[in-house]
Amino acid sequence: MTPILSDDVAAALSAGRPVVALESTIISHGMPWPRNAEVARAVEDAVRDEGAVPATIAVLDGRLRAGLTEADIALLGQDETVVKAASRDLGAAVVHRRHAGTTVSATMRIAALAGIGTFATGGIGGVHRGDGMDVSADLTELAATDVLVVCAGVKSILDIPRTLEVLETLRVPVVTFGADAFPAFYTRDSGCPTPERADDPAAIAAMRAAHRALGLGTGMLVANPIPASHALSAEHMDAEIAAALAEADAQGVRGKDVTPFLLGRLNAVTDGAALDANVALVLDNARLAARIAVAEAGTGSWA
Ligand code: PSU
Ligand code: MN
Repeated sequence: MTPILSDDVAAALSAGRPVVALESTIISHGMPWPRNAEVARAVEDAVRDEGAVPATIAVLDGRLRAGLTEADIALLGQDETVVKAASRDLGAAVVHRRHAGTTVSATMRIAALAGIGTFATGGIGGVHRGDGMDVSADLTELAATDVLVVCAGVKSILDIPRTLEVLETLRVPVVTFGADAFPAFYTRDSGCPTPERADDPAAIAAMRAAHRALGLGTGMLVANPIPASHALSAEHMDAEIAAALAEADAQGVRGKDVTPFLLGRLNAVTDGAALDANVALVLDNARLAARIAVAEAGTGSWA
C-alpha cells in the first residue's frame, strides 16, 4: 500500500534529500487543542530549520498520508472522530475510511512504506508497570521495521528496565545522544545505563549504516535527553505518576486508552509544566532527527 505524499515530501524523497517523519497521536491524543496544532507546526519548522523536510504522518479519510496541510493538522487536533491507530489498526482505518492519529508503531510502518527512514517523536510506548503484559506495539514495530526513531526515552509511567530488556531481546539498538544514562522523558536520567552512547549526529548515522548492513531488519532507537533547562524534578514527577497510575486503575482504564489517560492526567496535575516539558523535548528531538537525516543523506546510507 503506497502512502499519499505531499508535493514537498515527494520531491525531497525522489531527489534523495533528507526527510523526517513525525507522528500524529501526539496531536490527536497527546496534547490539548490548540497547543497540539501549534506544536505540530513548530516541530515541522524545527525540522526545516535543520535542512530537512518534515513529513507528518496520519490516516485521513482512510488514506495513509505523509506530509499534511494546516487544515489536516487542525482536523487531527480537534475532531472528536479521530481515533488512535497503532500498526494493527491501520487496515480497519483504511477500510472504514477513518481519520486516525498514528502512534509510533503505525507511523514507522507508513514511513517505511513511503521510503522515509528517520522519525522524531516525544516518547515511545514500552512495557507498562504491573504484570508486564501490557507491552506497546511500538516495541514490536521497532523489531520489524527499519526506521530510526528519535525520542526522549520512555516515561516512568512505564517499567523502564523491562522496556530496555525487551528492546535488547528484539535486537533493537539503543543509542543515547550525549549521555551515559538512558533518559526518562521528563528527566535526563532513568537510573538505567544506556547500551550505547553517541556524541554527534554523524556518529549516529554511521552506527545506523553499519546496523543496516548487518541485515537484521530492525529499527534503531535514539534517546535524546530533555534539554536541562526544561527537565522536571524526578521526585515530583514520580509522585504524580504514581497518583495517575492509581487513578487509571481505579477508573478501569484499559488497553489503548491507558497512555492518553496518563498523559492527560500529568498535564492537568502539573498545571502545564509537564506539557511545557513535552513541547521542549519534542522540538529538540525533531532537530536531532533532522541533523541525523542530513548526515545520512550526505553519506548516502539511506539510499
Ligand atoms: N508516550 C508519550 N507521549 C505520547 C505517546 C507515548 O510520552 O504521545 C503516544 C505515542 O504515539 C506512542 C503511543 O506511540 O502513545 C503508545 O501508545 P500505547 O502505550 O497504547 O502503545
Ligand atoms: Mn497497551
